[in-house]
Amino acid sequence: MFLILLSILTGFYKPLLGLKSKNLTIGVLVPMTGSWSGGKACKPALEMALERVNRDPRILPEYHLNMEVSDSQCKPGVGTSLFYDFLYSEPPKMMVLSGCSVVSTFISQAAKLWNIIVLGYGSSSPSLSDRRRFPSFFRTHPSATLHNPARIKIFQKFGWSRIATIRQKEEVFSSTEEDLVKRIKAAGMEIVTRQEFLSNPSNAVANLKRRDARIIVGMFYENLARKVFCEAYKNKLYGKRYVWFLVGWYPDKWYEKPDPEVDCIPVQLKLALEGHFTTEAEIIHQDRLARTVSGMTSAEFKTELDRRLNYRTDVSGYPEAPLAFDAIWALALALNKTEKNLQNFQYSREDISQKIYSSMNATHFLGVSGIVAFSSEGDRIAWTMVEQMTNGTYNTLGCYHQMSDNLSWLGVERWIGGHPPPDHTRIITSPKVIPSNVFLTFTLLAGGGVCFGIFCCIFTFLNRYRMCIVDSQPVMNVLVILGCIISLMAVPLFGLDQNYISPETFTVICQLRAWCLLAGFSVGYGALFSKVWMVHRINTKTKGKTINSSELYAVFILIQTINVIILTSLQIKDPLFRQLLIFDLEVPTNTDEDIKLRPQLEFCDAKQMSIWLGVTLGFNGVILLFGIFLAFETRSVKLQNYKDSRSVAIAIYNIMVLVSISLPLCFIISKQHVAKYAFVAGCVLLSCYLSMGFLFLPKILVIMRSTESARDVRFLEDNQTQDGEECSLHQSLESENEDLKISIQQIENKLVVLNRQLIQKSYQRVYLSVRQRENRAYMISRLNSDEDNSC
Ligand code: ABU
Repeated sequence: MFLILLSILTGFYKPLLGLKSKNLTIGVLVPMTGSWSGGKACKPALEMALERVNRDPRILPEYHLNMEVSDSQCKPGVGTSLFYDFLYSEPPKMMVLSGCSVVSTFISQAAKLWNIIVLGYGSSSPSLSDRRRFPSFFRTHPSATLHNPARIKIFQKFGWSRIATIRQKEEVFSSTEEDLVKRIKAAGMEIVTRQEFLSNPSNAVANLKRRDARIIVGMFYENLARKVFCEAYKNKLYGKRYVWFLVGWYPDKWYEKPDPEVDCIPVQLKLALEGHFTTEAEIIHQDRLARTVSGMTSAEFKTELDRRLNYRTDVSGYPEAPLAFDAIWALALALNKTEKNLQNFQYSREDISQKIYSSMNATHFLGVSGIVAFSSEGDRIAWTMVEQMTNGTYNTLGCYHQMSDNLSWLGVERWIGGHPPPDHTRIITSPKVIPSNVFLTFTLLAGGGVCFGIFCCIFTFLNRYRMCIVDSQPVMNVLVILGCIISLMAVPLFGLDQNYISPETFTVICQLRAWCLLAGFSVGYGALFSKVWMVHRINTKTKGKTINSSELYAVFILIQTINVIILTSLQIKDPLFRQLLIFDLEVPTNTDEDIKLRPQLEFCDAKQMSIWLGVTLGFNGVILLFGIFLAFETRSVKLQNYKDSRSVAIAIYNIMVLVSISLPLCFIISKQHVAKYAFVAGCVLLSCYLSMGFLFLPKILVIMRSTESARDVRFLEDNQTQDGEECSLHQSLESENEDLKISIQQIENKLVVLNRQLIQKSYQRVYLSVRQRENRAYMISRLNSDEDNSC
């Protein structure tokens, strides 16, 4: 009992009694300047740990642990040089502690050759996990790849699948990014762009903007982070549309650090950084009251560290200080396990090195940074903390444990726009449709036209015995109305779009449109054409020849037959179908949401639209032009049975004018759907209204007026009289009239000749009577003279 008590007391007081008399030395590289000057806070933590280890009688009871500290400046060259200084100066270093990844990477590759173990307290580079390259490297700092599963989990949580990365050109970041990209792809997400830069991030940030990156993972040291966010500020790559993910090891208020290389003020950086997320391994043990191997709680550690740092938390390396503290403890415990012959350590002693290595591998203790254990790759296994910067300070959002794939989320995140932003501009389909008021107006006008057509039909029927109806081919006039009604039905069909009908129905409507418009034109214009054709035929017939009135119907039927053949064959061979015209993206003006509109227009198309247009327009264009020619030729002809031929001609002129204006214009404004609809519907309405108006209004007026005065009314007595009979009667009267004219002319000529003869004869008679009188006078005078002589 006494012996046990003595041994305990001796153990406890050994250091006080100067019993830790043998010295062991470790080399420590601390980056006090450079891209990560974490030594500023880590060095006091290392010193704290060393003091405690040296004071602790249980740890290396015979040995006093010393450390040789050098500033690596976080530069590989400087770090390597200092490492060799350690190696070539006495005493031999039991281990080397290293901060920055860039330094650790260099020295750890050589360390194995010297049988020396390197322990990283501030090295996050994933490549350091490569046991073949770095066989004697351990670290208390978790690998940066630890962040990546947490990042993926957060992307999935908020439905982000388009991720962009931007990183500094350093192995520590490239290996982290490669791991992230692999995980992103494995999770079925998309990498929008991967940007890298050496020291000037302006182009890389501008590229992020150009590629419309929204969810951006940034990997760079603190000094370059200020530059990146200055560029982000300039490029407006911040705010409610963007979410940045950064590493979580920058100290508090890092963006306020004066930096002559950054031409942004802290307020601007703060604005650009607002709302960004960080991920970092849990670096301080969350149970603040739990006693760690050092005998300190994490809270006590923090208090002591703060005291040593004069209560400044914005010191580089402040978050990693617990790792530095635990690194000393990890090496002390490992050396403690290997206690034998440590003082004999030389770089040539592979056996001692191997023992230290095995002890390091078996490390497992509760440190101020949490459980310290090394995986087979020499990595720490830890929780990942997720934080967000709100109003310039970091707030914890949750933590993630990779092993259990468990994300504990507090749900206290803040979004500038009030909700998580989408990972890309949402493209909303915006169908280009005919406004309802326009559609309704034209449909009502078409309805009005149909009503007027029906009225004209009834009017024609009721007044079928009146001369002005009978004398104007009423059947053809009714066919004109029928054509107009069919054409007018196409007006609402042209306005039906995705507002009212499904895409499948649209295809049917396309075909109906074509049939309505062409059938309407064919029937309506066919009737007008037949009439003008007949007028021309009668007017130009050779004398003595009669024109059969059935020719009128033959012409009409021929036009219909040709059009039906054309339409049916096109319908069978190449039916019209629905096609979509996609326009350029538009920014909506009525919302500041991150959306863009993709206008799309439905239209009717055929596989060979040129054939459709060529055939239909070709034939109907020819009869339209021919109709114009005939109308012009017969402009002053008035025939008994075609009294309204002038109205027919005017209707044909109108149709011609409207068709020749509307057709090319429709092609020109084909993408302006409303204008095109208004134009097509307007032309159909105008041509129908005008054709019906010109044909029927004069008749209506005449009949109305004649009904009032009862003067012009001429009823046909025989309602059986046929149009054909009328026509032939008229023709025979005409030829009789011609013959009579000729007879009159002949008689007149005869009269002239007779008159002339008469005048000659009367002259002769006058001459003879004068001569007679003269002779008589002479005879009398002779007789008188003879009597005188005899007397
Ligand atoms: N947490 C600091 C990491 C620094 C580095 O890996 O270089």
